[in-house]
Amino acid sequence: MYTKISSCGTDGRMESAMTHECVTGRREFLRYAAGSAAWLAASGALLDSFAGEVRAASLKSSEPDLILALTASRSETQLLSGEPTGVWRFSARVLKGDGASVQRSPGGYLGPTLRLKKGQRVRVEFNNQLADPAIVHWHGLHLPEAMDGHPRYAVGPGKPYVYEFEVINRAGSYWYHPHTHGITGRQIYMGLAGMLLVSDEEEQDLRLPQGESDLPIVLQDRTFGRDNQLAYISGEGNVDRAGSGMMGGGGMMGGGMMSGMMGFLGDEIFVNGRRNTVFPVASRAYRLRLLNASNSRIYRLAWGDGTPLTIIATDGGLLERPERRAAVTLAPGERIDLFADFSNKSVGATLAMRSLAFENPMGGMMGGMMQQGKLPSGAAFDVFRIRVDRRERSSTRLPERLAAPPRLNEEETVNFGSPRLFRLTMGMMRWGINGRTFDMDGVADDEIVKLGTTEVWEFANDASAMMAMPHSMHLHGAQFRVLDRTSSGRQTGLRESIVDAGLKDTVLVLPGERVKILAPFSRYAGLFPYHCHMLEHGDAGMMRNYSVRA
Ligand SMILES: [Cu+2]
Repeated sequence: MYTKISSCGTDGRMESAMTHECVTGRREFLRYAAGSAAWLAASGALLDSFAGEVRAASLKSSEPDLILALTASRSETQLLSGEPTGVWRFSARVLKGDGASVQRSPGGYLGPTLRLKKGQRVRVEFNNQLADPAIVHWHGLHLPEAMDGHPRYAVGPGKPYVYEFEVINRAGSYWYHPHTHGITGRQIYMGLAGMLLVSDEEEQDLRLPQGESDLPIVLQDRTFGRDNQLAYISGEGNVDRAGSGMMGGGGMMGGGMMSGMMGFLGDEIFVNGRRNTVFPVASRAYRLRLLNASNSRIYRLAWGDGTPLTIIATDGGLLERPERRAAVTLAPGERIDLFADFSNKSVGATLAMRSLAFENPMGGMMGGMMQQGKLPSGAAFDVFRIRVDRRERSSTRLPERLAAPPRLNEEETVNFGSPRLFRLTMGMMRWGINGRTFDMDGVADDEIVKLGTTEVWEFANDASAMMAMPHSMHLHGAQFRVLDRTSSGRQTGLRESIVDAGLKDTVLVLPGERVKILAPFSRYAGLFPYHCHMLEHGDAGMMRNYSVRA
């Protein structure tokens, strides 16, 4: 699993259960540091992993405000009628601090929603009770490398990993999921995901809907095989129906191989880990926090009655002002918060959230293949329903001005005229970035950025007609702004619904598009992944490291 094992000491260093070889001194030190209340994040410690050093600027040794125990384990749950379904799921418990920090997700298979506060010092004692290695990534949070869930920190079955960090992000809808090398897609698919909501004072002052009227809504698609068991792309564990999502088990190549290359699409939609999800609501205003935690499916969301969507936040938190759109494209990994006012609806009224039809953005052979399966890419379907089941008087109003996201100015970039170019590539039937695939500890010369600078990056999806696919590009370690989106490709319906506003950590790049982002690399040096969040693409190699160096 680990690509580089070095410096095996004779001083009783721990052995990795996976490799039965010594782990590096660096990794061991980081684990030790993590477990010893060394406040790497709080103190602004600089982790320069490339040099194999840890420089802790000023370690603050104080107790965390919140201590959580988080476990990933195999479980069973009743998803369909008949046989229960084997799933892998997160469970969490508060060991110290606010008991409301962990909110169970009723029914389904998802992990609990974690509610954190900006400025909070958090310790998470992760315990891997799976049969595979695992590590948890806090998607969207800005953290030191050792706390971010890079795949090289994966721990074997039965092993712990202790995270300690300060929440420095703005209020927003983030999430957590495994980031294990090569098997992230399978681990998330089997149920390992949950939302992570951060609040702050700026948000509190707005008096947005809270408590029961603040709803996490996690969108996924799933396929079931024999005995109600989840089916993924190749046989292992509960996975028993190869390639069903894409090829119906037939076709010119093995279904598993095709799904692995194209991205897995499930036969039916699961919301918050449940099928045919209906949210009972009161006749008042709600905040709906939508997360696309699907492996590879893109949604084009719209209210079934044609009411425009009112968008109040994207990946990195609240927008300056609400935006109204007829439809919103949501790619894997992305989040969008909606303000939805049901106060003029009568008890008994229902409203569907739809995914509208879109022209498949892939042309040629690939486009044809994506049209297969029970719920092909671009099909129209209901995602979930709202049902008003009680009257409630409430005076919640949507402010016209929401928040002040940090300004990311073009003048502050170090390379405005010559963006750092990342071509999204396919070679030897493998996805890559600039023709390279993932290398666990490796970083190329053109993937090194300077700590404290802001750069323009350009993702170029200049795919040939045959291999044109959308990609959902995610950066660890930075919240960026989308500067520019140019297209030489076809208009697909998806493009018009893309919302690039606000701070982002994940951005959809359609075939034929070039997307420029402006990304600040602040606070933490270290090695961070950037990759496609269409999980089969990422697992197949469409992931690289970039190194932030002091
Ligand atoms: Cu991709």
